[in-house]
Amino acid sequence: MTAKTTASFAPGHRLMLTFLVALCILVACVLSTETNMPTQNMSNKERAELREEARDMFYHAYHAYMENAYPADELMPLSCKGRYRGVTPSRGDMDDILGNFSMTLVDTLDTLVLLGDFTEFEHAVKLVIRDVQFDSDIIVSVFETNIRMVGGLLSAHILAEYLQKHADTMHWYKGELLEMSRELGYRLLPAFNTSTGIPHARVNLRLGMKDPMLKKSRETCTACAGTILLEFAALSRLTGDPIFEVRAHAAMDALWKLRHRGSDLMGTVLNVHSGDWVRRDSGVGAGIDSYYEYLFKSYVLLGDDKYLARFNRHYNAVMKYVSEGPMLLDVLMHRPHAKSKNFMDSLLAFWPGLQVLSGDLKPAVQTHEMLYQVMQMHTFIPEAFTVDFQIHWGQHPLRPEFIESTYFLYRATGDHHYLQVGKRALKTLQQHAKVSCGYAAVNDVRTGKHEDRMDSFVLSETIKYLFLLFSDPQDLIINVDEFVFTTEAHLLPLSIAQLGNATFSFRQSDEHNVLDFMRTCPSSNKLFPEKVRKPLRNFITGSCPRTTAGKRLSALDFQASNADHLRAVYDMGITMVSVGDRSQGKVRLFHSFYNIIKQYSRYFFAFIQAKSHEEGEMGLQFMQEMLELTKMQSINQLAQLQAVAYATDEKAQDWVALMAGPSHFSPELIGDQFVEGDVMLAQPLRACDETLENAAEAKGKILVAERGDCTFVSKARLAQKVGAVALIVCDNVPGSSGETQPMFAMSGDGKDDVLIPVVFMYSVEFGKLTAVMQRRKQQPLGVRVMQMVEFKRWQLAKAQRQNQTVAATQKPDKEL
Ligand code: DMJ
Repeated sequence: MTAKTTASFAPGHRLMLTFLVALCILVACVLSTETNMPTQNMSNKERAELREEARDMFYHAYHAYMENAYPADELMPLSCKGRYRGVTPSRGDMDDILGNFSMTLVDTLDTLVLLGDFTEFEHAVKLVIRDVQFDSDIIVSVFETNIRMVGGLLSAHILAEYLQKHADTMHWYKGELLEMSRELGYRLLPAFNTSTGIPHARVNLRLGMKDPMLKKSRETCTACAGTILLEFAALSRLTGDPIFEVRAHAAMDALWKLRHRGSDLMGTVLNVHSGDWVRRDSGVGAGIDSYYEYLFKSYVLLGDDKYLARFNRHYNAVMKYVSEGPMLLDVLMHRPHAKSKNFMDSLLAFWPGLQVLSGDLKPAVQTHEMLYQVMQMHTFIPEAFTVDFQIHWGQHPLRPEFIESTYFLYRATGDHHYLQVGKRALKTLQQHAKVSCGYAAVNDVRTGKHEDRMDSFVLSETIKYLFLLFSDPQDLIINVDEFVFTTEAHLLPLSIAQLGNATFSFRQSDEHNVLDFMRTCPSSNKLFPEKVRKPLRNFITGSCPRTTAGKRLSALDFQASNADHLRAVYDMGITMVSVGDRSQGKVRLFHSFYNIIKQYSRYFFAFIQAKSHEEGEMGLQFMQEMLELTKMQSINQLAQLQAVAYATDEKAQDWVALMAGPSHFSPELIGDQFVEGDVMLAQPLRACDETLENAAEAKGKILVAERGDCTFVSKARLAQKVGAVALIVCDNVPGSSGETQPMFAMSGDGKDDVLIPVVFMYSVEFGKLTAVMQRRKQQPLGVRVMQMVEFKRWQLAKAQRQNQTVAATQKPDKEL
């Protein structure tokens, strides 16, 4: 069956598409002239088998949900039942995605069409029309409800009409899904009543913003507010009611005004009333990701050049400040030369896919290759991993982003490497996530332990992109090139631009600069993905590429154990001298445009020039970066490190401190501030329920809760509710320790309602604390939570006082 929708494009739109086509032809030409292809080609037979395996995966998960969970929002694959808001024990703010509106089914409808299963699609659409309603007294996330529910309903509506026309089926359908999405859109609109026009993060489906719980609402994330336009524009253009598109454009305009005028970067959390930034970290992952995606895709879908111009401004800034070789590291929007985190999150894996769409293939290949190696190293890409690719947060909820990028890279390059990557991702899911009742999220990639959670995006994105990767265009009922994939992989047709909205003319603005866009892809004509990937292949395992004059080795990438790096710094005129005990590995760096090659005597050195003047300059920059890094690391580590201190004797003379990490959402203990109290374990230990069994005894105590099952901040809120004066969250990974792993700060959700200090302890340190608690069974253990630096200062002052006293008692009568 052939199926074509006609698409017409605005001028800028057409230019971009022409460019993409040219790029694809170009890449295809390069591919055909290249003879040395190390990636094994995949036979058509194997590809078809994998496509069918992806289809089976879909049905395994879909039937598990439909038979055991529907009409719930999600399937809980371990307990094999549905997750209902207000019924299933709460996971805190994480549950704001749930609205008791059968989210997994709505999110999955369009995948059924892609699979060619029109019968089940028709059945599912009937169920949704019959069962799903929105008039509930439930607070939901505006962003999630929009991308999963509004997007799911719209895409299913479009495909239902499409099937009526092209598959002679569903003639009974009269636009009911569109009406439902309109109703849901109206229920989200009260969130947009802010002085800036930037929507609140949450809204009550029935009461709008009148819910007393939302009275204090003021913070949202950039991605939350900036991922509305595709769905709302489609909603307006399909229903004829401009209000949705008007509100979404206004939110995008307001966000654009908040960019840092110097760096062109955005922060991650902001105040919707004042427009002030609350968190100024700027990257491409959590909190910001799909804002960039929607700028670009709004241009593709609506043809409005201003979105392309805005995207390009941000894109250039990201490539200048955030991108470090294949890595993407957060900086501060107002101080973009300073890295603000030493870890990356898995959400940024969508970025290479977006780069492919925007035509910047080379960095897309590089970042994807880096992520592939992280995946191979840890089986799945962990939620967060450090710059040296260690696990920072080991959870993996079967996210789609890496597979999404793999799909777009395959479509752009035709390189079978991406089929092999997809195969590995698919087999890994089968081996490590498949359970008898669906697919279960991985709680920690180190242990492989499962979690009772299958997010709706597993069906709507993860498996959908796998199926698409192994499908040929002729296998599909629709021509996907005529659609834009939303951030939740819902399909919106490019023909929507034809249903133009008179409110928005595609005028040229001062932001308009399509040439910038062309400049983002200067070297595409020399590209060949394998050549780009090859030097990165051992990126993680140690042998980094030899730095050439073209690309400087940055201090961030430098590894002293890497021979190529050593040679590169030598060429830059840097001499490394071991200091102190060699086993400590301490090294001092000296830079000169001339390099010391031999010390002939105490006073006489021989010099050679750094390899070139250019490399001498690079050396200078490297040294500056190294200095900044060292300063930043030691200041950050010291200032942020928390202490859980307790006395080792009855008279509280001697104290020891165990190291702990801070949190982003609780008050900082500064200087000589500390919180004191007896330690008490929460019952149940995970502290994810509405209250605690031992809530009555918690008042004035320092509560301990174990990591897992719900967010850090929801544990903190519970601790605060029961009257605890502080909370210690202990790790749930056996053997973890601050001695061997970098300490990190627990993230919150942007709100600042937690007023008690909250610290994190790895398992080994917590084991020491519990050992002391057990030894003192009869007596509660009193501890102080404070800054580690202050603890050290306190101990030092005490030692000095003692020394003075000793000195005073030993002082002879007469000075000699
Ligand atoms: C999805 O809901 C969407 O892809 C969103 O943009 C980011 N988070 C999840 C998948 O990880």
